[in-house]
Amino acid sequence: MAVQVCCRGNRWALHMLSRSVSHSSVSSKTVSELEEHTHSLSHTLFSRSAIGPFFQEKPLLTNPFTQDSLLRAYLKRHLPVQEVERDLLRFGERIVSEIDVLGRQCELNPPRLQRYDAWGRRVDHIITCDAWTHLKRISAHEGLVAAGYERTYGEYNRVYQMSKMYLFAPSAGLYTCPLAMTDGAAKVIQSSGMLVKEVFERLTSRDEKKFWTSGQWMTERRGGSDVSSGTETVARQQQGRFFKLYGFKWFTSATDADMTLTLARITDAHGHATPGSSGLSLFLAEVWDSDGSSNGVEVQRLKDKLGTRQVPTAELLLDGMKAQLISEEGRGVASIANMLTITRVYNTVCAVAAMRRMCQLCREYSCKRSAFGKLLKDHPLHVQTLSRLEMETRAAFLLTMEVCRLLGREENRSASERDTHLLRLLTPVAKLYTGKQAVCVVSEGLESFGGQGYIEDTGLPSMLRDAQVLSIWEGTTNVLSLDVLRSIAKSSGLVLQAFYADVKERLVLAESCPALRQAVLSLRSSLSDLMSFSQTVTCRPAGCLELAARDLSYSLARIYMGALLVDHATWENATHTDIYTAQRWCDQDLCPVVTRDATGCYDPQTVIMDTELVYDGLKL
Ligand code: MFK
Repeated sequence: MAVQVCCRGNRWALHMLSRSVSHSSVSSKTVSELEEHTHSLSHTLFSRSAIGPFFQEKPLLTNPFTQDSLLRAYLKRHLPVQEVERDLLRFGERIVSEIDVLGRQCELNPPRLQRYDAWGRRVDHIITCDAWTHLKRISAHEGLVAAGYERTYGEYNRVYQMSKMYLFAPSAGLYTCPLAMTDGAAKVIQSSGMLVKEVFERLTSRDEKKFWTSGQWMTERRGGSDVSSGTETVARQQQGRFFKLYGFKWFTSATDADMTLTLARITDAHGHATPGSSGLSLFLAEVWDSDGSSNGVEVQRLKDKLGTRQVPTAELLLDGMKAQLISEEGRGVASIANMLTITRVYNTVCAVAAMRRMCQLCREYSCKRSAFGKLLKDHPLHVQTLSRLEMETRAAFLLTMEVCRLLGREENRSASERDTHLLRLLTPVAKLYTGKQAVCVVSEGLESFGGQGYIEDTGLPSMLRDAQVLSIWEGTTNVLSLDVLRSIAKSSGLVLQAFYADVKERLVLAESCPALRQAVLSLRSSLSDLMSFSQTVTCRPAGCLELAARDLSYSLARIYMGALLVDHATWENATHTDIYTAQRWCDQDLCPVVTRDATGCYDPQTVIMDTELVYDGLKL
C-alpha cells in the first residue's frame, strides 16, 4: 500500500514538473533528467513517504523526585532523614519504570459492569483492569495508607506519607481516590474508638492479601452537598449495633472497594426516622459477603463521566445491606467529618501533584520543541507563562505540606491550640483554592504543547479532565467556603486569631531581608485589611458574610501562601529563586475580599443587580 502511494505521488510530481518545464520552455530536458529531478523533489513533497521524516519529540517523564527541587528542599528543611530521601528516590524510579504505565492502562481500560452471569444470575460485578488491581498491590507494599499510621517519623509522618502520595498521584490512574477514602475510613475508626480493630488493621496494612480499600457513600439523589436533608437511606435494627440499610446511593466512588462507610437514618418501631442532621448515623458495611455474593447491594449502573474514567463510580440500590453502627446515634455527620478532613487533604495533595506534573512536562518539552527558529525555552514570553505556572505550583505545594504537617502534629498529639485551629481553617481553604489552581495550571500547561495538548493519545487531555473534578468532589468551592465560615463560627473566631498570629510570626524574620521587604509590606497590609474586614462584617446586613465567603477564603489562601513563600525564602538554604517566587506572588491582589467589598460587591443592592444580570430575559 505504501509503495502504491509512493508511485502515485511520483507520477503526480512528474506531471507537475513537466507542466512547469513546458511553461518555462526548458524543453531540452530528457525524461530521465526529469525523473531524476522528480526523485530529488519527492523528499520535499513527501511523495516517497506518507508522513515525512520530521517528528516532534514527546515530553519524557523522568524521576519526579529528583526533578522536584522544592520538594527536596522542603524535606531537607523539615524532615532531613536519609531513609526518607532514599525511599522517595527509589519510589520516583518505580513511578517512571512501572507505575506510570499502569496509570495509563487504567485510563485506556475503564471499568465495566457485568450485571448477569452467563446463566442469567444477577451478579453485579464491577470489572476493573489488571493495572487497577496491580495498583492496589503496589499501594499496600509501598504503605501509601499505612505510612500515615505507623508513626515512624512522629509529627512528620503525614509529611512523609503525603510526599509519597504526591509523587504517586499523577501516574496512579486515580488510584489515589480509593486510597483517600481508605485513609479517611481508618481515621474515622481510629477516632470513634469502636471495636472494629480487624477492619482498621486491614485498611492500614502493607500486606496485599490483607489490605482492604473503603468507599464513602454519602451522596444520594437529592444532592451531594446538602447531605443532611438529602439522605433518605434508612437503617432497621437487627440486633445491638447491627442494622440493615435500605436506600439509593447516587454517586459512589471506587465502588469496587471491600467495605464502605455510609450514612443512614435509624427508624423506630413504626418506621419513622428523625429528619435533618441529627437523624443521621454512620455505618460500616462490607460490600461482599464471605461467600462472594453481594451484601444486599445492587449496582444500577456505572456513571459516564467527563474524567476520572479509571475509577468505577456507580449508582447503588441498598436492599437490606448488613451494616454496623459506628457512631453515636444522630452523630453521623460529625463522625464522617473526620473522613472529609482526610479526603480533602488528599484532594489538595492530588491537585498540587497534577500542577507539578504539568510543570515538569512543560519545561521538558520546552527544551526540545523548536518554533520560529529556536527552542521554546528561548522564547521569553513562553518562559514567562511557565514561570507563572511554577509560581502557582510552589505556593500550592507549601500550603499543602503545611496542612499535612499540622495534621501529623495533631495525630502525634504534639499540636498546640494554634495548630489545631489552623488545621481546621486551612483544610477547606487549601482544598478549595488548589482545586481551582489545578484546573487553571493544567489547562494553561496543555496550551504550551499547542495542538498536541488536545490529542488524546499523548495522554495530556486526561490530565485536564481529571483536574476538573478536584474542585467538585469532596465539597465544591462554595460548599467549602461555607465550611470556612462554619469553622470561624464554631470556634468563635479563634481560627482567625490563630491565622493572624501565625502569619505575623512568619513575617518577622523576613523583615531584615531587603529583597523581601516589599513582599512583607504587601502581606502586612493585606492582613491588616483582612482583620478590619472581619471585624466589621458581622455588623453588616444579614447575608453579607455568606456573600463574601468565597472571596474571604481566597484571601486567606493567598495571604497564607504568601507568608509560607516568604518564610521559605528566609530559610538559610533558600535560593534567589525562592526569593523571586515570594516577590512575584505578593505582586497580586492578596486580599480580594477587601478589594471587592470596596466596590460594593456584598451590598444588598448588588444582590438584586446580580440576580437581574443572571436571569436577564428569563421569567422568574
Ligand atoms: C483525589 C482524592 C480525592 C478523594 C476522592 C474521594 C472520592 C469520593 C467522592 C465523594 O464522595 S464526593 C462527596 C463528598 N461529600 C461532601 O464533601 C459533602 C459536602 N457537604 C458538606 O461538607 C456539608 O457542609 C456538610 C454535609 C458537612 C453539612 O452538613 P450539616 O449537617 O448541615 O452540617 P452541620 O450541622 O453544620 O454540622 C454537623 C456537625 O458536623 C457539626 O458538629 P457538632 O454537631 O459537634 O457541632 C459540625 O461542626 C461538624 N462538621 C461539619 N463539617 C465539618 C465538621 N467538623 C469538622 N470538619 C468539618 N469539615
